[in-house]
Amino acid sequence: MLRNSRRILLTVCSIVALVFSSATAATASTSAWSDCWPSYSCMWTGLNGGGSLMMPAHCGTFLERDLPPGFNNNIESIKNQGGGTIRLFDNASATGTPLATYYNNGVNHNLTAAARNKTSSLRIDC
Ligand SMILES: [Ca+2]
Repeated sequence: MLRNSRRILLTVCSIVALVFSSATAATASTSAWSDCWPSYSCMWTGLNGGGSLMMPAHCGTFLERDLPPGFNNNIESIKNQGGGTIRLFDNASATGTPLATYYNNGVNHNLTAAARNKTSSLRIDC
């Protein structure tokens, strides 16, 4: 059962990753903290690793236009185990003061109420 679920997730991620040819992220719906792949950073549209999951495939700057559909102003939880430092921004250009910063420690975080559902761009510094 778990093996089948994982295979489905992998398939969904592969398809979506192809759609986002800029290699922004693999995405999947109905997820959990444990769906975050080792060595990836993960962001979810719901609290506690719920909703849709985005896993950026590389370090760098992700502007509003690079986010998968449904993620603009809609990130609520995050887990950083991708090797870099993640900075979330309210604006579309990933500049200025971040809403929040998350270090590479694999900790499950719900965004604070002040930062929740505001991210329009992000930067992963490696
Ligand atoms: Ca915003």
